[in-house]
Amino acid sequence: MLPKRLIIGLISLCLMIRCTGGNERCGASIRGACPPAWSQWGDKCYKQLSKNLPWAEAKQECIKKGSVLVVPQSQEETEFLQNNMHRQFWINCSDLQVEGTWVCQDGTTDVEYSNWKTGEPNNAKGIEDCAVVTASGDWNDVPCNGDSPVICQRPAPQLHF
Ligand SMILES: [Ca+2]
Ligand SMILES: [Ca+2]
Repeated sequence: MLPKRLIIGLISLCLMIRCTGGNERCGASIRGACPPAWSQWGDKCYKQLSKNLPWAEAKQECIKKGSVLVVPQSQEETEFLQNNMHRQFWINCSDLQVEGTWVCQDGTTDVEYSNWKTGEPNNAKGIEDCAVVTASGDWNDVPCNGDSPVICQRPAPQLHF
Protein backbone atom coordinates (compact mmCIF):
# COMPACT_ATOMS: atom_id res chain seq x y z
CA MET A 1 0.00 0.00 0.00
CA LEU A 2 1.24 3.48 -0.87
CA PRO A 3 1.76 5.93 1.98
CA LYS A 4 -1.10 8.44 2.21
CA ARG A 5 1.29 11.39 1.88
CA LEU A 6 2.57 10.08 -1.47
CA ILE A 7 -0.96 9.65 -2.81
CA ILE A 8 -1.89 13.21 -1.81
CA GLY A 9 1.35 14.43 -3.37
CA LEU A 10 0.53 12.71 -6.65
CA ILE A 11 -2.99 14.16 -6.72
CA SER A 12 -1.64 17.68 -6.11
CA LEU A 13 0.94 17.19 -8.86
CA CYS A 14 -1.74 16.12 -11.34
CA LEU A 15 -3.79 19.21 -10.52
CA MET A 16 -0.80 21.55 -10.71
CA ILE A 17 0.15 20.33 -14.17
CA ARG A 18 -3.04 22.05 -15.38
CA CYS A 19 -1.76 25.40 -14.07
CA THR A 20 -0.15 28.04 -16.23
CA GLY A 21 2.67 28.67 -13.75
CA GLY A 22 4.07 31.79 -12.12
CA ASN A 23 1.96 33.54 -9.52
CA GLU A 24 -1.16 33.47 -11.65
CA ARG A 25 -4.23 32.19 -9.93
CA CYS A 26 -5.05 28.96 -11.62
CA GLY A 27 -7.86 26.50 -11.62
CA ALA A 28 -8.33 22.86 -12.39
CA SER A 29 -11.73 21.39 -13.12
CA ILE A 30 -12.50 18.26 -11.15
CA ARG A 31 -13.64 15.30 -13.22
CA GLY A 32 -17.07 14.04 -12.26
CA ALA A 33 -17.65 17.18 -10.22
CA CYS A 34 -20.91 18.21 -11.86
CA PRO A 35 -24.06 17.98 -9.74
CA PRO A 36 -26.06 14.72 -10.05
CA ALA A 37 -27.93 14.50 -13.40
CA TRP A 38 -25.62 17.09 -15.00
CA SER A 39 -23.15 15.96 -17.70
CA GLN A 40 -19.60 17.29 -17.88
CA TRP A 41 -17.68 18.27 -21.01
CA GLY A 42 -14.46 20.21 -20.48
CA ASP A 43 -15.06 22.82 -17.79
CA LYS A 44 -18.84 23.00 -18.20
CA CYS A 45 -21.80 21.03 -16.83
CA TYR A 46 -24.99 20.56 -18.88
CA LYS A 47 -28.53 19.39 -18.26
CA GLN A 48 -31.41 18.96 -20.68
CA LEU A 49 -34.79 19.95 -19.27
CA SER A 50 -37.60 17.38 -19.41
CA LYS A 51 -39.87 19.49 -21.63
CA ASN A 52 -39.59 21.76 -24.63
CA LEU A 53 -40.31 25.45 -24.00
CA PRO A 54 -40.48 28.84 -25.75
CA TRP A 55 -37.14 30.72 -25.72
CA ALA A 56 -37.86 33.21 -22.90
CA GLU A 57 -39.18 30.46 -20.60
CA ALA A 58 -36.19 28.27 -21.44
CA LYS A 59 -33.87 31.12 -20.42
CA GLN A 60 -35.79 31.61 -17.13
CA GLU A 61 -35.86 27.91 -16.26
CA CYS A 62 -32.08 27.69 -16.63
CA ILE A 63 -31.61 30.74 -14.38
CA LYS A 64 -33.86 29.10 -11.75
CA LYS A 65 -31.46 26.14 -11.76
CA GLY A 66 -28.46 28.41 -11.12
CA SER A 67 -27.37 28.08 -14.74
CA VAL A 68 -27.83 29.75 -18.13
CA LEU A 69 -29.22 28.69 -21.50
CA VAL A 70 -26.48 26.94 -23.42
CA VAL A 71 -24.41 28.65 -26.11
CA PRO A 72 -21.88 26.23 -27.63
CA GLN A 73 -18.52 27.82 -28.41
CA SER A 74 -17.04 25.26 -30.81
CA GLN A 75 -17.98 22.53 -33.25
CA GLU A 76 -16.72 19.95 -30.72
CA GLU A 77 -18.98 21.31 -27.97
CA THR A 78 -21.95 21.34 -30.38
CA GLU A 79 -21.30 17.70 -31.29
CA PHE A 80 -21.09 16.67 -27.64
CA LEU A 81 -24.48 18.28 -26.96
CA GLN A 82 -26.08 16.81 -30.09
CA ASN A 83 -24.78 13.31 -29.36
CA ASN A 84 -25.57 13.32 -25.63
CA MET A 85 -28.63 15.56 -25.24
CA HIS A 86 -30.59 16.54 -28.36
CA ARG A 87 -29.92 17.19 -32.07
CA GLN A 88 -31.70 20.55 -31.95
CA PHE A 89 -31.99 23.05 -29.08
CA TRP A 90 -32.30 26.72 -28.12
CA ILE A 91 -29.14 28.76 -27.67
CA ASN A 92 -28.65 31.95 -25.64
CA CYS A 93 -28.68 34.24 -28.71
CA SER A 94 -31.33 36.75 -29.76
CA ASP A 95 -31.86 40.00 -31.65
CA LEU A 96 -34.85 40.95 -29.49
CA GLN A 97 -33.23 44.26 -28.39
CA VAL A 98 -32.28 45.59 -31.84
CA GLU A 99 -33.50 43.78 -34.96
CA GLY A 100 -30.50 42.40 -36.86
CA THR A 101 -28.05 42.89 -33.98
CA TRP A 102 -27.45 39.43 -32.54
CA VAL A 103 -26.34 39.11 -28.93
CA CYS A 104 -25.06 35.75 -27.69
CA GLN A 105 -24.32 35.46 -23.99
CA ASP A 106 -22.31 32.94 -22.04
CA GLY A 107 -23.77 33.76 -18.65
CA THR A 108 -23.75 37.55 -18.66
CA THR A 109 -20.73 37.86 -20.96
CA ASP A 110 -21.21 38.49 -24.69
CA VAL A 111 -19.50 35.87 -26.85
CA GLU A 112 -18.18 36.16 -30.40
CA TYR A 113 -18.35 32.59 -31.74
CA SER A 114 -21.24 31.92 -34.11
CA ASN A 115 -22.10 29.20 -36.61
CA TRP A 116 -24.98 30.49 -38.74
CA LYS A 117 -26.32 28.29 -41.51
CA THR A 118 -25.75 29.83 -44.98
CA GLY A 119 -28.47 32.47 -45.54
CA GLU A 120 -29.27 32.74 -41.82
CA PRO A 121 -30.17 34.69 -39.77
CA ASN A 122 -32.90 35.74 -42.26
CA ASN A 123 -35.64 37.08 -39.93
CA ALA A 124 -38.22 35.18 -42.03
CA LYS A 125 -41.62 36.94 -42.13
CA GLY A 126 -40.06 39.54 -39.81
CA ILE A 127 -40.65 37.41 -36.72
CA GLU A 128 -37.45 35.45 -36.11
CA ASP A 129 -35.56 36.81 -33.10
CA CYS A 130 -34.26 33.72 -31.25
CA ALA A 131 -31.72 31.11 -32.34
CA VAL A 132 -31.50 27.33 -32.32
CA VAL A 133 -28.82 24.79 -33.16
CA THR A 134 -30.36 22.83 -36.05
CA ALA A 135 -30.05 19.07 -36.60
CA SER A 136 -27.08 19.75 -38.91
CA GLY A 137 -25.25 21.60 -36.11
CA ASP A 138 -25.41 25.10 -37.54
CA TRP A 139 -27.60 27.98 -36.32
CA ASN A 140 -30.94 29.35 -37.51
CA ASP A 141 -33.11 32.19 -36.27
CA VAL A 142 -36.70 31.12 -35.57
CA PRO A 143 -39.76 32.63 -33.84
CA CYS A 144 -39.15 32.89 -30.06
CA ASN A 145 -42.59 31.53 -29.12
CA GLY A 146 -42.16 28.04 -30.58
CA ASP A 147 -41.23 25.13 -28.28
CA SER A 148 -37.70 23.70 -28.56
CA PRO A 149 -35.56 21.42 -26.41
CA VAL A 150 -33.70 23.22 -23.62
CA ILE A 151 -30.13 22.60 -22.45
CA CYS A 152 -28.77 24.59 -19.49
CA GLN A 153 -25.06 25.10 -18.82
CA ARG A 154 -23.04 26.03 -15.72
CA PRO A 155 -19.31 26.07 -15.03
CA ALA A 156 -17.88 22.85 -13.58
CA PRO A 157 -16.66 23.31 -9.99
CA GLN A 158 -13.06 24.53 -9.97
CA LEU A 159 -10.19 24.12 -7.55
CA HIS A 160 -8.23 27.34 -7.12
CA PHE A 161 -4.75 27.40 -5.70
CA1 LIG B 1 -34.82 39.06 -35.98
CA1 LIG C 1 -34.31 31.83 -40.05
